[in-house]
Amino acid sequence: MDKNTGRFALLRQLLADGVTSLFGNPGSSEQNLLDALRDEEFQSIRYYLSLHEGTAVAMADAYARALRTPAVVQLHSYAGLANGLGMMYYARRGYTPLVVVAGEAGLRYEALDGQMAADLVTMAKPFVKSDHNGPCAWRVVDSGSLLRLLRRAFKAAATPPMGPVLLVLPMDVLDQPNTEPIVATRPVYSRIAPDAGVIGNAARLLSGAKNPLVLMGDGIAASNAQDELVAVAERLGAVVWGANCSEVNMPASHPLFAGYGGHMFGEVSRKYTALADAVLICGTTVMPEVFPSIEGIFAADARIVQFDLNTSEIAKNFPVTVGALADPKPALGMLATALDDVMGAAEKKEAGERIRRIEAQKRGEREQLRASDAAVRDRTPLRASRFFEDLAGRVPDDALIFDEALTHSPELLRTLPQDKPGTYFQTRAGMLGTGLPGGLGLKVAHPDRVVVSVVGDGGSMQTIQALSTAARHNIGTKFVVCNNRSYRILKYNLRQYWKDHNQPTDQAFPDAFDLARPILRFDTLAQGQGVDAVRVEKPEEIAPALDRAFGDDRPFLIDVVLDSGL
Ligand SMILES: Cc1ncc(C[n+]2csc(CCOP(=O)(O)OP(=O)(O)O)c2C)c(N)n1
Ligand SMILES: [Mg+2]
Repeated sequence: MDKNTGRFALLRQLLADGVTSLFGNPGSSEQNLLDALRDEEFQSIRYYLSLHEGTAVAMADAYARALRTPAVVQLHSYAGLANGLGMMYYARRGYTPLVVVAGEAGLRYEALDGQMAADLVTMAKPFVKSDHNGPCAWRVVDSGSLLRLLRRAFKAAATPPMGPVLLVLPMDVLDQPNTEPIVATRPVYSRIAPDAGVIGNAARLLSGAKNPLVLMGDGIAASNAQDELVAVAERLGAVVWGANCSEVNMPASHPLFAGYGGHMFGEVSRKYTALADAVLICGTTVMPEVFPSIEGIFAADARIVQFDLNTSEIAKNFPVTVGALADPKPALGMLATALDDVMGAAEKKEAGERIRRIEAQKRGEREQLRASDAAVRDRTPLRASRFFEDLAGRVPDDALIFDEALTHSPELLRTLPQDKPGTYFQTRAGMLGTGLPGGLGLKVAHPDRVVVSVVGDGGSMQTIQALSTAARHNIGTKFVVCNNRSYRILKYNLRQYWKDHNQPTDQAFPDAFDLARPILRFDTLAQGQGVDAVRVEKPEEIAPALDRAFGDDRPFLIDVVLDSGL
C-alpha cells in the first residue's frame, strides 16, 4: 500500500497540528480517509463516532471551547454537511474554532451529477466564519494544495474572530500522491491593544461616571481576561452584566457580577443599560437578545467605550464614543492602570461606596431567592432548585458544567459554582440540543475531571443519540435531564407576547408546546443506548441517584421529573 498519498498526508498534518480527537459520522466518500486512520502511525488520534452530525459538531464545539484549540469534525458529503450546518452556525455565533472536513465522491465524477453531488462550499457559506477574503470554505481540487488548504483552514479557524471553517475533500484527490511538506500551522499573533492615547481617552470617559456599567461576553473568556475585567470593574465600581455571556467571563460570586443577561427580551436588559451614564462594552455584541430593543438602549448622553477583536461588532447597532480593535486582556489591563492614574481620590471613594451598595443589594436578592427555594424544598413534583442543591454537594470546585437547563438555568446558577475560568458553559446563540453532546465534548477535553451536563427534556431529544457515543467511548459525563414535559420556555415567551399585545394571559398554550404525550422516559432512552440511568421523582430518591451517578467514572443519566408549572 502506498502511504505517500493525500489521505496519509492529511492525517500526518493533523498529527503535526497536535490533533488527538476527531468527531464525525462517516460515509463511503470518506472511506479511504477512515481506512488510513487505522494505520499504526495515527493511533494517537481517536475518532469519536456520533450517530448524527449535529451531535458531532456540538461535541467538537464544546471540546474546542474547553481547550481553546480548533477541533476537527468529519462529515459526509451534502447530506452529512446539511445535518451539521445548524450546529456550525452555533459555533460561528459563539466564535468556536472548528475545522470541518466533508468528503465527496471525487473530482472525476464532476460532470456526472451523481447521487450525492452538491456544491458543498456554496452550501456552507452562510454557516462558516467569513474573513476579509470571504466565507472560509474551500474545496481541494489538486493534490499539490491539500495541506496548503488544510493549514489555511486551521489558521483561519483559530485567528480571531475565530469560527468554523469548511474544507471539502474529493475522495480521488486524497488517493493521489502527495509530496507537500508537513509543517505545523502557526497561530497568527493577535494580542493587540489600543495605543496609550486611546486607552487614556477611554479611562477619562469612564472615570467620572456616577452609574457605570460594564457589558461583557465570551470574548473575555476567550482572551483569558477575567482578572483584567475584574480590575476595571472594581476601579470603576461598575456593575457587570453579561450579554452573550455563556462562560465564566468573571467569577459569578463577585459582588459586581449581576448576571447572564441578553437572552430573550430587550425590555429586560434596557432596564439596566439605559440607566448608565458610562458604558464599557467588551467581548460581546450589543444587544444579543432574540427580541432586542430597537432604540433607547443607552441614555442619549451616555459615554460608550467598546473594545473588541471583531471590529464588525463595534458600533454595529448603536453609536459609540470610543471604539477600538482590542484583545480584552492587554486592553483591559492597560485600562485598569490608566484608571488608577486618571481617577481622583473622590472618584475612587465613590467607586468603593458603589461596590458596597451593589454587594448589599446582590446579597439581599440572593437571600430572597434562597428563601423561596427553601419554601419548596421538599415538594413533589420536585423543584429543580432542590435537585441542584443536592447535586452541588457532590460536585467538586473544578468540575465542568454544561448548562442547557433553559428555564431551570436560573436555579442552577444559584447553586452550582461558576467562579473558575473554563468550568461553566452554556448553550449559546439560542441553539437547542447542545447539552448532551456538549457534556461529551467537555469530558473528552478533560477526562480526569468531573463533568455534569444539565439539559431540558426538549433539548435532549434533539441530540438524544449522543448517549450512544457516551457508552461506546465510555465518556463518563453525568447527565441530568430536567423533565418538565414541556417546551416550557416557549410558554413563558408566548405569555409575554400576550401581555405585550394586551391579550388575556390565562389562555391555553399551543398543543405543540407540550411534551407530555407520549411520556418521555429518559432513563430507558439512556439504557437502550448503553448508558446506566435512573428516574427521580421524589426528594428522597435524589441522594441514592447521586450516589450511583458519582460512584464511578462511567456515563450516567438522571431523569428528574420536575414540576411543569410556570
Ligand atoms: C434547533 C432549535 N429548534 C427549536 C428551537 C426553539 N426552541 C427554543 S427553546 C425550545 C424548547 C426547549 O425545551 P426544553 O429543552 O425542554 O427546556 P424548557 O423550556 O422546558 O426549560 C425550543 C423548541 C431552537 N431554539 N433551536
Ligand atoms: Mg422542558
